[in-house]
Amino acid sequence: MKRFTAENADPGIIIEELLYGGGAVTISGLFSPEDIAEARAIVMAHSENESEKVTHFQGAAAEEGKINLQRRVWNLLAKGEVFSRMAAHPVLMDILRKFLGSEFIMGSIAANRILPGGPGQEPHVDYPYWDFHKPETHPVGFNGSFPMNAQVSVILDSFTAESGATAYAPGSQKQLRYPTADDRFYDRCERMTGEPGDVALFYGVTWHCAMPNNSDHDRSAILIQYLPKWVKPMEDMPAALPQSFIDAASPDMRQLLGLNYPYPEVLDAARAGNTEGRT
Ligand SMILES: O=C(O)CCC(=O)C(=O)O
Ligand SMILES: [Fe+2]
Repeated sequence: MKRFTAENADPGIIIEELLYGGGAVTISGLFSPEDIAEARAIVMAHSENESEKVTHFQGAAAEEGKINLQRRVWNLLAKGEVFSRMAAHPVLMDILRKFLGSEFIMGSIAANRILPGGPGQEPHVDYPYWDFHKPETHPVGFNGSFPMNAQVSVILDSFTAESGATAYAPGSQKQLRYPTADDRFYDRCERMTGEPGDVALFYGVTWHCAMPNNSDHDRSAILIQYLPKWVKPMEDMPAALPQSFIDAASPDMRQLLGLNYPYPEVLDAARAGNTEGRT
């Protein structure tokens, strides 16, 4: 996996790698140890007990009775200001504007914590491709030649092969497909290893999954989903946030929340006049 720093994270080179190379890169040096410690403390506090939250790609863990060893924390924007700074980091915004279009949005920001002994996921692709195991529910000819997703994982604990660093199949993003057992994912996968504060950035068409945590420490990351402005986001973030958050949101945060793109709208009730077109 190609590794970049805050100083040399060239958007053109990274986008080339996401679309036509391995499909994933890391960027280090975007966040201070204090920010990471704060984010981690909030995630741990909100996932202390086992109260179950919705999760994805964990069918096997549910069957094995291990689902309580992986925990999600949703609606992070409401749980700490540090998460707004993560989501709208200028280095990420710059790359993502060029990758997903300048008016791109955020579809989800959540933590994935896997406790020691906790389970991995099934190899998959991410939203909005995530149910591509039913390809007939998507348009004919649908493919991954242009991106409708970018994923950021902000690593909060050491991500090693032992602790369950995200596995991915380099190059698998070149053809949009949901992996099957015949693809021998576990034989060909590499791992998104990193230290706390590192960011893994990948194109969600790349086959990937969280892996079992065989270490003696927790393994948490902040998972952020970014989408072009016209893709229906996975989380209804404005509905989950207090009005005071929306009122105080920066221009970048308003964009990420989808507030700059008004559709669907009741056009019968909209202000009269021409609103679209070159002139
Ligand atoms: O936590 C991870 O390593 C990856 C999680 C993931 O891919 C997902 O939940 O879609
Ligand atoms: Fe995923």
